[in-house]
Amino acid sequence: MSMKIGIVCYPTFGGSGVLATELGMALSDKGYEVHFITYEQPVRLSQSFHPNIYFHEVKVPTYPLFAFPPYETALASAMVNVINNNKLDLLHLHYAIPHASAAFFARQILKKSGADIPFITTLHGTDITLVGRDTTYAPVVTFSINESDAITAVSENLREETLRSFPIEKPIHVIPNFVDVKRFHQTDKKHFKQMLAPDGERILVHVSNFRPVKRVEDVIRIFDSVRTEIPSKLLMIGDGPERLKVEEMARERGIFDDVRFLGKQEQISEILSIADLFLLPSATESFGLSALEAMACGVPVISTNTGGLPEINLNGKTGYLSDVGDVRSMAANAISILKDEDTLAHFKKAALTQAKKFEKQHIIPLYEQLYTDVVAGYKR
Ligand code: GMT
Repeated sequence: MSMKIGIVCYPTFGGSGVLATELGMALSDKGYEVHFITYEQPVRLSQSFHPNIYFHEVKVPTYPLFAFPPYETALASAMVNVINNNKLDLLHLHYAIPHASAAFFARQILKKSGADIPFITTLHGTDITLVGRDTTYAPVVTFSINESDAITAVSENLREETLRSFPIEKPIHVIPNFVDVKRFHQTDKKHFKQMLAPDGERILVHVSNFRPVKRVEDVIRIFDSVRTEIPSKLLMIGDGPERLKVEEMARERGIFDDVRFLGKQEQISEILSIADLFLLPSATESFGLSALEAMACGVPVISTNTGGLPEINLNGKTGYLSDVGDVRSMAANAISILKDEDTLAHFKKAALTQAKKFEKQHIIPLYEQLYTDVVAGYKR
């Protein structure tokens, strides 16, 4: 059954917004009508036109009284309007805060006119592991997750973590993140490689939103050790609060010429096509979508062993996992992968094989089945 789905997400480069956008695009390719409701056009949506996709911008007018413009109120109102005007069948919320509570509010309003619809909440990570469990938010987060008609988590670890941290009264379905291997695959970009690493240096890549949880300083430390043994370059992709600090750190260490801070980039797969190794030393990572996208481009991963990362990165096969902060081990592992062509080729192949297990055509049907079950079981 083809449905009309409302997708609510953050429109940014962050993984939850990326995943939600990729899901919307995949659903539209399968004939679903998809309505994105968020405050800006989602980044990945701007890259191509999809006739079945609609974008509804949530506007939050300012007012002298508002020290904090009430986004949640504007979002709930937008949900009501979009659901009414487009006769949606279902809302799918990505990242609980504040999307799940706004959806609950919208549904209460819609119930008055008999036009309410079910909503599904997908938990992505820090909505549970960092922000959500903060007492400032926890009562609302717990309530609105429990009011969801279905709950999904992007990894087994996140499911367990959620059950440990919140009194959840419903099953949590694990639907792992996915990758579109038609877009994320290695392409011939030798000319880029030649420009960035003219003497055949290895290329290491880090992609993130440079928040403290990503431990970008560890990326610099790891690279600093690796380059003493193996001629290499580091590409830092993304932007965020830690960027200036690590740029300064690279300067202080005298390695700035070997590190390029490229900022936010949309064509990540082109950059990953020339990469030899992906670094993800996060303090916590419920899944690590950026690592999966790297693996789909045949790039092995050096990561921490936190959260859901061991479900994606297989120690000694697709890369290595170390304790959070164990820079020495991460650097040693990186060197062991990069030291000779055969070892590197072996890890690259295994990374690609593993990524294929998370291809979108394996995962999208899980969401479709859930949508069908939730809509069929929903009592107005
Ligand atoms: O939870 C966050 O930090 C935000 C979120 C995002 O929007 O970037 O990232 C999370 O969701 C991604 C998509 O499911 C996961 O791949 C990331 O591992 C997860 N981030 C963390 O757990 C830190």
